Amino acid sequence: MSHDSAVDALDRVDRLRDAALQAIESAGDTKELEAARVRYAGRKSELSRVMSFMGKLPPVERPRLGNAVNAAKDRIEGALRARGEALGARELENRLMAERLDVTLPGTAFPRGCEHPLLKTVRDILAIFEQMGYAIHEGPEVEWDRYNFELLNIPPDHPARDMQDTFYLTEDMLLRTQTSPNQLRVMHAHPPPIRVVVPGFVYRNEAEDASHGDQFYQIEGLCVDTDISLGDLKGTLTEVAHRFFGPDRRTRFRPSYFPFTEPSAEMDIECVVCKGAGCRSCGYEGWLELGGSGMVHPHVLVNGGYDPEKVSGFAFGIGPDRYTMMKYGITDLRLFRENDLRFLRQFV
Ligand code: 2U9
Repeated sequence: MSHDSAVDALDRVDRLRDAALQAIESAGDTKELEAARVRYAGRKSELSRVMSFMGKLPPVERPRLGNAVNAAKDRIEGALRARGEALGARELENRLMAERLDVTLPGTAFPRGCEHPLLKTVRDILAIFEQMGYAIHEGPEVEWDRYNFELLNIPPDHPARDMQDTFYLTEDMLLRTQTSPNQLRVMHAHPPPIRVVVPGFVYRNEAEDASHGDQFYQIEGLCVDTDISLGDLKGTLTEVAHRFFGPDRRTRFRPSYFPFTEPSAEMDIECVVCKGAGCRSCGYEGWLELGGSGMVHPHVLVNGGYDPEKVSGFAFGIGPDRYTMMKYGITDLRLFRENDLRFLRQFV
């Protein structure tokens, strides 16, 4: 190998170095940079091949070529590192911009509903009875006259029928005016003892006002066993009222009349607003009417298939509309049915 070959080799090294530096500088991303690295600084690169000339050079020329190649490699590697860092930083920046997740942005709000206040009362009352060992039973809203009236000791000519102006569908079929027919069904299906509450809508042909509607909710209940007394009735209903309204509210029982119970009683609770002193919301009575109750009439026990000589029982009717109004201080029943969100949102 001649001196010229050595000069050629050195020239090549310069050209390869310049080409490499040029390729590195113009690499637009890390992939292109990697291609430049393989081409100019890899094990099979031209620069590495120049080294294989070494053996063919006279020994005096070798160090010069070796030094030139090493210097070129150093420059190339330095340039690769610098460009690699610059491109890496740029790509990271781009990724961060593209994939940016701002966890402090407010999320998408989905409007959340809540229980209707009347439904909440129904559930609360039913839960109280369940805690006291009562089963819940539901039945049809379209009833036989026989179940709604006759078996409950209200024959066709009974004046109590006038008090419940009724929606008749046929001569003997109607929209139930009370849930009582279903207590009879429970009696027909189960021998005593029974403890059952029957919730549901009932219908009466009423002119609508702030405290009356033609459709309202009722929870009726029935407890029949041996030796059930008026004391059991009073204790049970007082306990329910205290659990629902709070233990400090006083209650009282007044004599009343229902065809299906004898004796019968109305239960009152101390007015929330005036605590018994008398105010506008209780009609200056100091008391609010909660519902009716009584010892099941022997005729009704017989109609249910029970023996009044062996068992006795008490029954009651609760109007959850009234309970809700009294608990939350609502003065107009119609609010329950108007779906006015300004009213309903107060119960969220
Ligand atoms: C059977 C035997 C007896 C159910 C009863 C009441 C008294 C009562 C009212 C409360 C407010 C109706 O919703 S309201 O207007 N109900 O006062 N209900 S005793 O007596 C029964 C039921 C079924 C077999």
